[in-house]
Amino acid sequence: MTNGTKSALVTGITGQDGGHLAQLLHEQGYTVYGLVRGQRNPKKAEVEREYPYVELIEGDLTDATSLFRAVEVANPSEIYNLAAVSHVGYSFDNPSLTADVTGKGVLNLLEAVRLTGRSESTRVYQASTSEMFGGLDYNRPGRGYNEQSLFHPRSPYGVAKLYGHWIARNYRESYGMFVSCGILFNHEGERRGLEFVTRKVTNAVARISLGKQDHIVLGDLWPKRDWGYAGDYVRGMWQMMQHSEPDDFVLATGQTHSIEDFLTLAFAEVGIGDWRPYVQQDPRFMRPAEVDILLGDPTKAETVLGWERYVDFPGLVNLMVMHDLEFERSTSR
Ligand code: NAP
Ligand code: F7E
Repeated sequence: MTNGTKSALVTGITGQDGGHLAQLLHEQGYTVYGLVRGQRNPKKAEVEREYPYVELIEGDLTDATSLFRAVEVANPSEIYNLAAVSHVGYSFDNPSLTADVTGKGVLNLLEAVRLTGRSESTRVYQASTSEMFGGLDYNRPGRGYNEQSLFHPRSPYGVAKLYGHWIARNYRESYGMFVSCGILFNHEGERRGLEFVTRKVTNAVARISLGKQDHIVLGDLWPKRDWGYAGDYVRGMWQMMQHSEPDDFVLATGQTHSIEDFLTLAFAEVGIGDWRPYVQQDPRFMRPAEVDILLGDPTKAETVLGWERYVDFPGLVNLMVMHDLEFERSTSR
């Protein structure tokens, strides 16, 4: 902690949620430290430009000593562990790396907190995921998945996250550490990586409407996701860290939509009524095992934390397309 103000260490600072969270924590008066990896990470300059108040510390979730050092330097009252190999498709091609980063990386971080003597003074947020549920028929409750639902992950990513989830719970139970897990359903926005389907679509829609591109190539279009806005979800993470007890919370909208639904709304934003002529499909973007449908029940977070959402599904599509239109108009590529 610095001069009585709270300080936070955010892993995954260069990612979508890292940016939203850095902004929120800064607005709340925190000293914000961000873990950034690699000798020449191209996203480092982006963070320095967009969030100049973030103090960057070099480190990697697979390098335990770097995490010890980061925890010593930041001496944080709160740690948000957002770093991960987070792309489900990529995790099928790189399952071992995914296990090391997304799974064992959580253990490395928890050990850094415990072995530097901060078990009582540092609260930890673990970024768990709806991918742990798997979307299978037998495991799909009527009102959506909640904190009591069974886990059945369907990808190396989901399996690695489940290890991270349980080791986080184990440190809570074994050492009395304040470790909370947010089981977050898909959340998107203007900072979403272009490798995820929503941003891939909104960016292509913007480019197609400006004549820079003539079609988009996607995988399966029938899967359904419970899509919310990332800005709303990072506020939920912070609320979990302010709660009196460590616990697990689902953050979701309680509504689910297919990729076809997303395409319909996104193309309509630029006045295109029928998206089919602009969309091709390629098995390259299909997964060995798919999560058919995800629907979450955020009742606990709403009632216990008072968590609220301000952006609905049409609002999300609108803000992403508008952002990408503005961006694509400003560049010649
Ligand atoms: P993201 O944009 O993909 O960001 C992932 C971050 O992890 C990046 O900053 C990346 O840094 C970092 N990272 C990757 N490997 C690392 C390593 N070995 N050491 C240190 N950092 C590493 O992910 P996001 O959408 O912001 O999601 C944040 C977290 O929530 C992730 O853990 C994700 O799995 C989880 N989650 C996301 C969603 C969602 O819908 N967005 C839902 C549920 C859970 P580089 O820039 O160096 O690659
Ligand atoms: O895929 C289908 C794909 O990669 C969504 C991560 O943040 O949320 C995210 O995981 C759906 C899947 O997100 C393409 O098969 C079709 O059914 O945008 P996505 P995801 O797999 O749901 C969870 C909660 C996380 O925790 C993850 O970290 O869209 N799909 N065509 C495609 N997906 C991609 N990426 N690209 C396509 O061309």
